Amino acid sequence: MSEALAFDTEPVTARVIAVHKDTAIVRGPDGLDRAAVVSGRFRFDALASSDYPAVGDWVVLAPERTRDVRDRLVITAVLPRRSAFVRSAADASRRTAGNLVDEQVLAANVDVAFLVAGLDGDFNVRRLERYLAVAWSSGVRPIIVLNKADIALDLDQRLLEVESIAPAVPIVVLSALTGDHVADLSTHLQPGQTAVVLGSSGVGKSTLVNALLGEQRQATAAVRDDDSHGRHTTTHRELFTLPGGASLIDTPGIRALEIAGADEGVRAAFDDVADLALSCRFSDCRHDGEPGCAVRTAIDDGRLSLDRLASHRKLERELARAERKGDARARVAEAKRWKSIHKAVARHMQAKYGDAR
Ligand SMILES: Nc1nc2c(ncn2[C@@H]2O[C@H](COP(=O)(O)OP(=O)(O)OP(=O)(O)O)[C@@H](O)[C@H]2O)c(=O)[nH]1
Ligand SMILES: [Mg+2]
Ligand SMILES: [Zn+2]
Repeated sequence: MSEALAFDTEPVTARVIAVHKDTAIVRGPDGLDRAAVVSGRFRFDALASSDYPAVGDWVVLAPERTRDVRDRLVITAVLPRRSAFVRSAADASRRTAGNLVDEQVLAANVDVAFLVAGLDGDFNVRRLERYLAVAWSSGVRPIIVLNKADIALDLDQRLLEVESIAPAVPIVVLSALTGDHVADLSTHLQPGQTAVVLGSSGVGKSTLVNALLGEQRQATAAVRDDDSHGRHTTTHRELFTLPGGASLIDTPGIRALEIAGADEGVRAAFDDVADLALSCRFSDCRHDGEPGCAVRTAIDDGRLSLDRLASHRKLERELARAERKGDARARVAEAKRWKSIHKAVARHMQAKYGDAR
């Protein structure tokens, strides 16, 4: 990391490649990486945690004179995001101080999401459905990456399963470890574009990042023998520049991907179910044994799996629950806000007129 401030007068734009607590590591136009913090003004103006710089953000960087001996670099603005992979609610509780909304931007300005699943003992299509829903609602193009082809169990069966939950999504089967078919990803990631690699721990995200970089930059670790679960080896998100000029963001394995707020995405991820439901006799059909139910007919013919219908319902219920919770939270925040306004007004009146009002 360079100590010198190469750009001491003009503010420049830089890209956030990592965030550690309050410090962002930014890559400037000179290709050098430097540490920066948000300016006091920025902090004052921020309304939500998602306003703060996230990996992949383009930011305005300016030198700031402090009373200390050393000047520092501050981020004065985050440029509007073209897209953002956002995780909401429960486990995004990093910055919930005050009334900041607890929504976490996993990666910003991302064109493509590589949704990685391992073809070993940890394979799970229901998990992929979740990732797809979040990708669709984030405005990020999903690509399903089925990794560990070299040790795949029931490859044909699993491919069919994945195709059935994501009819329009490209699927790439590869081995990050042997390098087999890794090059196929380049057709989905053009120079200048940014991809984020997502998936649960142990699916081989960092191994894939290393394969695409052509060098061992990220640590990897063997999965557990009994269930093929990973060991949460990667602990922070980081952006890497690939030899071809594209960028790739490695992320820690996500334990449970919340879909709160991803209503649009869930709709998109299950558009096959919605299409079928259009042909049900009743427009409010619950596909629960009503006559003329096209969804049940599709299940009977094997065009739709019962598990997929169940999964759709589960995600819809989750969305509804999150919405109720969000409403309650918003009410509490609003009540708090008014309480502090009333207090401030009371203080002001007291100061101005004393008790003799
Ligand atoms: N056989 C085989 N093993 C692989 C492949 N890709 C990754 N692995 C192994 O899977 C284990 C986990 O890989 P990582 O790259 O650390 O997984 P990760 O997704 O980054 O995991 P977290 O950082 O914990 O989220 C390592 O032992 C890798 O060598 C593959 O294509 N084939
Ligand atoms: Mg990793
Ligand atoms: Zn129906």
